[in-house]
Amino acid sequence: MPLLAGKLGVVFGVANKRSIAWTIAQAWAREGAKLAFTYQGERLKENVEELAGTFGADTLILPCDVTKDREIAGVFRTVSEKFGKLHLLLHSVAFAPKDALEGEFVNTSREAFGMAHDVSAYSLVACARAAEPLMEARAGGSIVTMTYLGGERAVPHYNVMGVAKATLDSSVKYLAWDLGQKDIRINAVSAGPVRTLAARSIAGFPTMEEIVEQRSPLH
Ligand code: NAD
Ligand code: 0WE
Repeated sequence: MPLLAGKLGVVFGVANKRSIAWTIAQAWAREGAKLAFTYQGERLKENVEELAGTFGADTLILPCDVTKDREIAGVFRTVSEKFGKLHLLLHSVAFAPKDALEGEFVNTSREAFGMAHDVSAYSLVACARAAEPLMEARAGGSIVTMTYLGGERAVPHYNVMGVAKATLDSSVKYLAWDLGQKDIRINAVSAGPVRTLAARSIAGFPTMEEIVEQRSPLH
């Protein structure tokens, strides 16, 4: 029996085939889950349609810029209409303005600080709140987000994204306290460096990959 037979899920954060969200979605689908997908904007619509379409022409694919309350509400309204309930939510979304990941953290602007936290941390709270009524008591639910070591320790150049990940990590703990009584689990997975769209443009990324390959237990 596949692990997720009969489970219904929604996936935030697919941009292309290299996205961590896409790898996780494929694993969830392989285990029998039926998934809906969101995409950030028109620019990514075709990509996501092409990838998610491999799960069937009737796959639910919806626009969602997570900084827009109305778009988040729209996603969960449609998921409610089409699925009626929800068991799984993947939040694999982060953004900070590029210049904030290049210079010194001390120079982070108010705008960049706000943007990084809005997209990368608050959006989890907003999604969890919208998902909660669809995740039925006893049936239970599971919410997964993606974090990084840079939220716990100062990693060169990760800068304001590290501070946003610390906020995300803490939000997971407070959300777990609220949602636990409704049989909803929430966890953050801390990935090592993965060469995705969000990582490709980072200076020094190949060096980081090399070091992690040498030092991590599974190389
Ligand atoms: P990615 O670029 O494939 O995914 C990032 C996603 O965030 C994209 O799909 C993008 O559309 C989405 N996004 C950005 N702003 C958004 C907005 N306003 N509204 C909706 N969506 C928005 O890169 P990835 O590496 O797969 O990143 C996914 C998650 O994994 C992020 O939270 C990232 O911090 C985390 N992570 C990545 C690595 C790594 O090395 N790549 C390591 C640890 C954690
Ligand atoms: O969370 C991330 C990347 C997040 C990210 C990446 C970008 C690049 C393009 C957020 N916003 C943007 N904005 C852009 O304009 N990772 C964990 C991958 C990553 O990013 C780093 C890393 C690692 C690892 C940045 C500096 C140092 C290490």
